[in-house]
Amino acid sequence: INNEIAVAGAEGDQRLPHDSGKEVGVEELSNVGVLYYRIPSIEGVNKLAAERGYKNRDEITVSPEKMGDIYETKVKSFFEEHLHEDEEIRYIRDGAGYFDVRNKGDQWVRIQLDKDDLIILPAGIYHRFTTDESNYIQAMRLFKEEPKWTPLNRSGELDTNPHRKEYVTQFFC
Ligand code: KMT
Ligand code: NI
Repeated sequence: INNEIAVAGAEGDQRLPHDSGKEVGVEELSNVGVLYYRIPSIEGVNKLAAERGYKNRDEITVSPEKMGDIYETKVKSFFEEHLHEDEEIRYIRDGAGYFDVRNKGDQWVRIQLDKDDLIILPAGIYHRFTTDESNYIQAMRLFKEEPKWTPLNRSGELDTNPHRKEYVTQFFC
């Protein structure tokens, strides 16, 4: 893991590192509800999933080889700023990518994830995802219930969404 506040306004090629040189530690991530673990074996993931009441999972490979023509469209849609009404776990099996999360000052914090990294994003946090310049990541997605998480793109209307309100109350006060 290597988290750095992304360069403000650096919205050129989303797959570039946008490294500001400003480091954000795991503890600072936890202040906005983002939990990071390095878990070298699937048994460790199974244990964590059981503890948190996760019932379902799938695996996704995001690459041009696997996705073909829809790859570019998919990567752009993952990069739309959004939230979910459920907690979201991602476990990186291979390759690498970036999850960007908003900090308390509404700046992007870019979290670089590699093989064996696991991240838990709380319900209601604004975030986005992209592959890096290698254009390849394989990830396990874990779901508490049915794998039907819907991205809700950022908008003022979400200020009154109960999951967003709960997130703001818990972490931005
Ligand atoms: C997300 O939440 O944006 C994703 O699941 C992206 C694909 S998982 C690497
Ligand atoms: Ni998401």
